[in-house]
Amino acid sequence: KSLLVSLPAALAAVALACVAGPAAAQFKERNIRVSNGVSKEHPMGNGLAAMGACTLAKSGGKLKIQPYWDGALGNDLTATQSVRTGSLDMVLTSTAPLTGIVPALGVFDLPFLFNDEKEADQVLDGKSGAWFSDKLPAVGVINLAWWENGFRYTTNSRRPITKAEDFQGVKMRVMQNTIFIDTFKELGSNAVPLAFSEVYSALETKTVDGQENPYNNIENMKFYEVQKYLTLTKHAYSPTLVLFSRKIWDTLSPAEQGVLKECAIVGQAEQRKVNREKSDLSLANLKAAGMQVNEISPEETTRLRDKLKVIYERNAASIGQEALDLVLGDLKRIRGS
Ligand code: TK8
Repeated sequence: KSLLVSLPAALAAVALACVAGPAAAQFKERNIRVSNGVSKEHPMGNGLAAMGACTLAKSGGKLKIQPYWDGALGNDLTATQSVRTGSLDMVLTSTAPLTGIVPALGVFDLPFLFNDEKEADQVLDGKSGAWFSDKLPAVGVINLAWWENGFRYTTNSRRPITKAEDFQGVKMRVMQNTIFIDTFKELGSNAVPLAFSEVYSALETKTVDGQENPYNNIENMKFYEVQKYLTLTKHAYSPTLVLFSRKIWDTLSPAEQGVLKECAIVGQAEQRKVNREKSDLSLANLKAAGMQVNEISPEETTRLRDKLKVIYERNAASIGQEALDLVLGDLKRIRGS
């Protein structure tokens, strides 16, 4: 009888010892290198600082986040390739340059998809966002969270853009993405795909006349030095993926994986908050830096939206019906329409 009583207790004690184990056994000294295309003053820096403080606190100081800036470790696409091979731990990248690897991500490049950040958060943090994240381990990356690049606005050095026709003949740098190329060609501009790190010099040498990005990026990259006109088109919303190398992920302990996931969400809250707070400040700074800023009238925005509806039809096949139905279905539900 006594043996019967003591056996389970003994097993429990052994099990507990295995699970609890000294914290050190669950965490190794690690320096997680993270590639960014923007510079450290960008709100991505706030997100990574919050994430890093969290990983240090939860790993007994062993799990460090080490950001690299200004595309030092490659642009969105090449840094993501390094992450896929396991030669780089992590990258913060827009979804757009990755549609050659995961075509379904192209849904986020459709013009005027989201109306505001609230819609974007509900879609990305809900089952749709999970559906996209679940597709990524198959291509060698783990998406730890959805952070925010943001709504995109148009700058150029030639003329104020006040209506669709004003895009005619303007050489516009776009991200390396077929849907952005299609969108700006449809508007009559000459769409030139370039990596983010090449944009400033392309604008400065007039290789291209214009580009489009969130205010934070326009300020962070000092595009205002080589762009006179800013038009508040708000024509697309870019999510940011927080991609971790699956090859490296698979070598981590469950505790390390858990802390990285938990702290990426801590970073998400901070990064989205600062990104949105700084967005209005960036617009004010762009005006103060001398950019000539103009709105697009609601009527003209409606004309733009109608003109660009064809982009949805023309790119449905490459995106895939399931991705389209998921996101558009979410938006219908959110809008109650
Ligand atoms: C930064 C890029 C940038 C994007 C672009 O790595 O390329 O214009 O908006 O934010 O992802």
